[in-house]
Amino acid sequence: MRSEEHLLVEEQSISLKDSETSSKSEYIKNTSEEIATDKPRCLDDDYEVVYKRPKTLVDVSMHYCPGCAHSLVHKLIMEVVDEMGIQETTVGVAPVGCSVFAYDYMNIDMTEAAHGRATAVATGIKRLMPDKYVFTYQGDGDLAAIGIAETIHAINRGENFMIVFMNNAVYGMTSGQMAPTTLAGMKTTTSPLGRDTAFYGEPIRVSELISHLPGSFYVTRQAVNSATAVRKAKKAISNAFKYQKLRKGTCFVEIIGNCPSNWKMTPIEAAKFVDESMIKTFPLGDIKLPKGEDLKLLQEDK
Ligand SMILES: Cc1ncc(C[n+]2csc(CCOP(=O)(O)OP(=O)(O)O)c2C)c(N)n1
Ligand code: SF4
Ligand SMILES: [Mg+2]
Repeated sequence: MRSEEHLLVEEQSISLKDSETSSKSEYIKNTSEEIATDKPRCLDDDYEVVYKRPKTLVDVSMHYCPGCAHSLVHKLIMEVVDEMGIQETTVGVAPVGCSVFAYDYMNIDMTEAAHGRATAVATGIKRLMPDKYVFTYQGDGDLAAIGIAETIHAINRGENFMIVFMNNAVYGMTSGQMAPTTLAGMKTTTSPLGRDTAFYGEPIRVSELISHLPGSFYVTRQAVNSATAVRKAKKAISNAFKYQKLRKGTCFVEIIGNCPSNWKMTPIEAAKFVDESMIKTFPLGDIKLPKGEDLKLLQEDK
């Protein structure tokens, strides 16, 4: 049912059409009658539903800033869980960081880990329940700073779970301090003159680093700053879930996450910043792909 506002718009637009319509009042009367009997167009059988909220994504307002990547990536993970029908068999591990309350939004079994320790917690879960789909969801401060040791050792052991690594180049939750992934020259609250690489070192490319570990099975870097990027990121998450069935090692999905608040940008500027700056240091694409014979096993398993 269209609202009164719509009627007002109709009313305004009719003044432009006076010459075509017999009388303004007659037009409004006819339009109102039509509206009164009309069912919403979206319920019309002729319309195909092309988008709806995944049922495993809890229907609440999220605490994230406008334009933040976390909410979008939560949705992508839940879409894959819905599509694969694995709500009952998926276990997630939430980090410390802006996404600390991820368990409030994903309607699956989830637990919280101490800062940086998500991969250690996930190791325990997956080893006790090898048939579950297990994943960690971690920021760059969590995974690449305080948790870098757990990350490298878990992947080196080839732990059979997915890591979703949200790289927004800062410690978002604690007001934007420099992270191991902060770009060269990038200003943060602890590098107000810009990251000086001679002093702080180069940003760590975690995906490239861990791709050299024999335990990593699938390593990819994606973004969510455009519709195309979002589709590719979802595909990567979907692949990583499916590859768990093969029990061949750790699947690592890095996602360049927009953090408009700490980048001091509007959401649109932040989306552009990903293309113009972030991906120069963190190029997008697959970094390590499973071998053909492994993928064949997956197809046979279907
Ligand atoms: C043991 C410990 N050290 C430090 C902190 C403070 N702290 C909370 S979140 C955070 C950084 C989070 O950054 P990141 O993982 O990149 O997540 P983001 O907020 O950017 O998504 C830090 C240092 C803490 N909570 N616990
Ligand atoms: S501070 Fe950044 S990472 Fe945290 S919720 Fe806001 S936009 Fe997202
Ligand atoms: Mg971060």
